[in-house]
Amino acid sequence: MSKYEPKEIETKWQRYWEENGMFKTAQYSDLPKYYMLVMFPYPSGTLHVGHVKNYVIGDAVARYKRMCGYNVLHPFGYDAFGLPAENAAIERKIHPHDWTMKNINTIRGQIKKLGISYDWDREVITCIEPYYKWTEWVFLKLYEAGLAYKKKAAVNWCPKCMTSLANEQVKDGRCERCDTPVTIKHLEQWFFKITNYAERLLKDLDKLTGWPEHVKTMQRNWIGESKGARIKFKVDGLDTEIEVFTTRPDTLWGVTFMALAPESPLVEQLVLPQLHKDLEDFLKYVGQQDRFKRGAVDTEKEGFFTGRYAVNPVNGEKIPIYVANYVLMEYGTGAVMGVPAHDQRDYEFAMKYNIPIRQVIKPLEDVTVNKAYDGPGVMINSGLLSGTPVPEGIDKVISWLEEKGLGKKAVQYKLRDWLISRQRYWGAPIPIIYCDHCGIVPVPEKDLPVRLPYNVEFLPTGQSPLMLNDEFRKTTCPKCGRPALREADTMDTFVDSSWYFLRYVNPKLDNAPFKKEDVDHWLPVDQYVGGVEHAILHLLYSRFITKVLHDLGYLSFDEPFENLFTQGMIYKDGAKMSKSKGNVVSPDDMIEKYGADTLRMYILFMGPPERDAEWNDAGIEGVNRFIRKAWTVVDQIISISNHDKSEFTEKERELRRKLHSSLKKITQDMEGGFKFNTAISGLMELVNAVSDYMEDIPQEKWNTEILREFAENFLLMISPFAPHFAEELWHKMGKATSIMKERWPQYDSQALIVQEIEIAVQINGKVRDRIKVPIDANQDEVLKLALLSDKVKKFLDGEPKKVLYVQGRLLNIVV
Ligand code: ANZ
Ligand code: ZN
Repeated sequence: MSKYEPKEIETKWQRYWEENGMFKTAQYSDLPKYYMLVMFPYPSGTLHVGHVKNYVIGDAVARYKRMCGYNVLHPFGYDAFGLPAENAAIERKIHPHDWTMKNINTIRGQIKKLGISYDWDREVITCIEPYYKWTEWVFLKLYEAGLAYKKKAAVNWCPKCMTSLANEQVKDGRCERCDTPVTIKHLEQWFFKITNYAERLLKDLDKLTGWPEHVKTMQRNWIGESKGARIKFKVDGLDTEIEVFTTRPDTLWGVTFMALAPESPLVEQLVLPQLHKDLEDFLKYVGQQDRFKRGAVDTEKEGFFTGRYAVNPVNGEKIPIYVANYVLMEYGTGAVMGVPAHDQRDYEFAMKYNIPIRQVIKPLEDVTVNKAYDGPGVMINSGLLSGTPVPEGIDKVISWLEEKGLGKKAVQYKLRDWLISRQRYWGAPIPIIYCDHCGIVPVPEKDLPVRLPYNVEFLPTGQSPLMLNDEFRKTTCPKCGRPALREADTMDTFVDSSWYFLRYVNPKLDNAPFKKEDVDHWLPVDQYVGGVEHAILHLLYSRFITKVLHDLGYLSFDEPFENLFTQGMIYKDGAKMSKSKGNVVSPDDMIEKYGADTLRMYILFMGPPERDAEWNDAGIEGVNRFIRKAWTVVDQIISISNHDKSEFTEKERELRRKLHSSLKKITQDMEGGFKFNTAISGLMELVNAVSDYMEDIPQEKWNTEILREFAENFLLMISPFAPHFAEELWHKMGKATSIMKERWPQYDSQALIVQEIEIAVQINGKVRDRIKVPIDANQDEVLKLALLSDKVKKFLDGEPKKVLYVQGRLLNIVV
């Protein structure tokens, strides 16, 4: 008998796995492929148990799938550029490169101590040249395709991080990274034209049947499709038109004013000269309003009359043109047709400025009208179209507008182009050169990578640190050879992570980012596991870049991730773990105390893995007790010699039934979507049953055949969760090869039969046979068994007309 010494066996097997290349994935194999991907971490510190959950889930799946006969690709890497690492380095007065590399070494060590089965030969680090060279390549491909462009725009600016941010990186008006309220700056920035893909990104969500519904809903809402029309209004007395986007062209007869966004270039052009001074005051006032609240329903509506009128194309009416705070420049055309009777914001605006309210939709039932009515109804006061029901009326109005050349059907998306310029040091350089003679010149592919210099004054100032680095900036134009300057902004880290899953396939290739045939073989990813915080950001960007590379002929698939699982967080003391709150649980401490197998099992046992769960010291103690008990039970079984026993007692049959019903149920839990917690409680129950049996019966009477069968199957089943434990005992059982080479066990359905009773089978009222059936079998099951009997078959010709089973007594068949 031996003692369970996790520290000893864990180092022993980790060394064995490494020395024997057990985690390496063959690029091609006779086995079907399975790509198991976890979201790679920012190496901005060390890992806590909350991070580890992701990797433990991934490893359980990877190890299980290997046992099911798949060639599994299970890689790991680091999202190593970007604000998190850079800010942390600055705080510690270390160079971001040194800080990042130091963390990567620590994290790699932490993960190896957990026994996660990554193919370390495929490790990817986004901040080193062999990787970011190809991030620059991705930029060039988008540029060549007309999907990367530079423009001056009002952009989100984080005053703390001192950089611009993409829309996706602003949450409720705050910086996604540091929670500082975001302001607006007018800057020349690089954008990726993700809006060109809005429709496909939306439509293809329907193909992603392996994604959680809530993630798809978040993406749908973010893309935000609205169907409607664009309509042109002439400005009275000027040769100018105002175009609006509306989802309700059917309300055109009810327009009583126009409203422009304060930022609209039309404002300047339209306002009467004598109102110019007042306009400036108004614009200044609105400029101070929170841009993210301006469009909200409950924000006070404010406007300024330009002194001009527009002409309603349907009835020639002159309607006043206002500038209004609730109209946003970024959406539609930056102009709105005001229909106070049917749009609540317009209603409030009209009430405030005494603008007429004209009802043009009659509700199906009478409703009290002290607010806008936006439900279904019938068009009224709408000329020839009066009487048309709505929503059908919308299409009629659009056709009418198109006929008259006044407007056209339009689809509008909330999605904006992806702003990728960052005024920070720690990122991949944007491979662009500015030449006075040739303008914007992309760096030729053969000159990649544009190296990020190490010696840079990188503290954020609001200006790109590379701007002041002459050695980096000054270059010659690749086209004309004259002196030129490099772009000094770096790329958003989300560009790095938008293609890393492709690089794992060919991590060391140096003449291309990946090989087409290889990525076509391995992708789409079969299972992706990660945090729901990336529901929009990383997952949307990755889908976009995949589609672009697909369209450019580099990939044969156009969705990167077939199945997605979002794991819940681990809380401690009711809060998300963070250093500043001092509630971090370190995996290293837990491994030291209990061993990696206990930690892995506890993380999976905490509850359904998709849910948040609270860390509980008593909980990990309990799992540790279970592992020790299981060790003792299996170890005892291994140590006794075989004694043959041909007849099984009822108790033994029952024990064997428990083993195979557990096997059946645990297999279902593994197949049926991440039910690791119930799989583990199944293992616990099984160990208890076996241990009870061993206690009840004197050792010399133990049925060693069943106990060995149990030990073998139990070790196989626990191996995805507690691999070191399983390997050690497997080895002690006398097995020559690693348990990683074994197949997942199959249950024996014969063993599941509970207890049999004899029943009579009657055909047309005469007893023809007596058969044995499980005591709890139902009519269909009993009939199936009866049809196996030759005696029964003899009297049956054709389909039975009527069947009746009297539970436990007789089966009556009428033919
Ligand atoms: C007239 C109208 C009548 C409207 C009516 C609605 C109801 P979603 O669904 O979000 O796409 N709109 C258009 N551009 C805008 C902008 N830049 N800033 C603020 N509001 C804008 O909303 C589309 C509706 O939002 C459009 O349809 C327009 O108001 C307004 F009974 O036009 B509607
Ligand atoms: Zn910030």
